[in-house]
Amino acid sequence: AGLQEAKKLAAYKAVDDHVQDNLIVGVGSGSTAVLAVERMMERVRNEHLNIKCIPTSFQARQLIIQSQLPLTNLEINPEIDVTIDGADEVDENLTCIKGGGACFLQEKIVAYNSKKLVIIADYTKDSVKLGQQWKKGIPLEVDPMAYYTVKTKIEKTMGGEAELRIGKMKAGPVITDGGNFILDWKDFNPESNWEEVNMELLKIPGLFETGLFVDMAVVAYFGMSDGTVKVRT
Ligand code: DER
Repeated sequence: AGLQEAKKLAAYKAVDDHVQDNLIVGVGSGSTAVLAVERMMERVRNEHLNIKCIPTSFQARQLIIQSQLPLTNLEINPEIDVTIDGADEVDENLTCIKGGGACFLQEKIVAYNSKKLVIIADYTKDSVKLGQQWKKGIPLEVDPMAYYTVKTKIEKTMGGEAELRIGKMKAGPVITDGGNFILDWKDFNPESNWEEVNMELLKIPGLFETGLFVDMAVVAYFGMSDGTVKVRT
């Protein structure tokens, strides 16, 4: 199976395993999450499932609306039953790097308020240690006025390089749904204690959130190139 098919296999199996009637479902961001919404839409139509969806980004919100799935939010439904979301890399302990799509601040809020976080990905995200396959760094959401001080603080005290994420079809930096900048922190120590590193980063004023999801995912579904789905708990 190619990448797209591998993503689809993981997304469909995760939805079939975890999405049932009368659930509040957190909808992830990125290309794999699109396939999970596709399967949810199919099952709502065929099985008349009664689910309400909470978006993890502007993209996810558009997807829910376009798929005519019922839309809700954290004020109306503060307790989410399951969130299904993608990742850029998952290690052997289910620690994830997320944020390739720059949506990880809302993704982490939704994941935190969910009883279960279910990760869906293709085989290129399936690693033993973070950094093995994903080379674009750990995304950090920062206040625009502080990106340079946060950058230098990290590089001086924690090593590596924290690069301001520049837009492709936009001159200047990527702006997140929340109006902030992103730093991608590269060349980190792959043997790090991610719980400690995450806490260390979050102490820096002006750094709002990291793309490190530690002790959050309870299961990951990897679509493999041989057409099978590897499930890691
Ligand atoms: O930005 C994110 O956290 C997305 O979930 C991303 O990491 C996964 O995107 P993909 O499913 O398009 O690979």
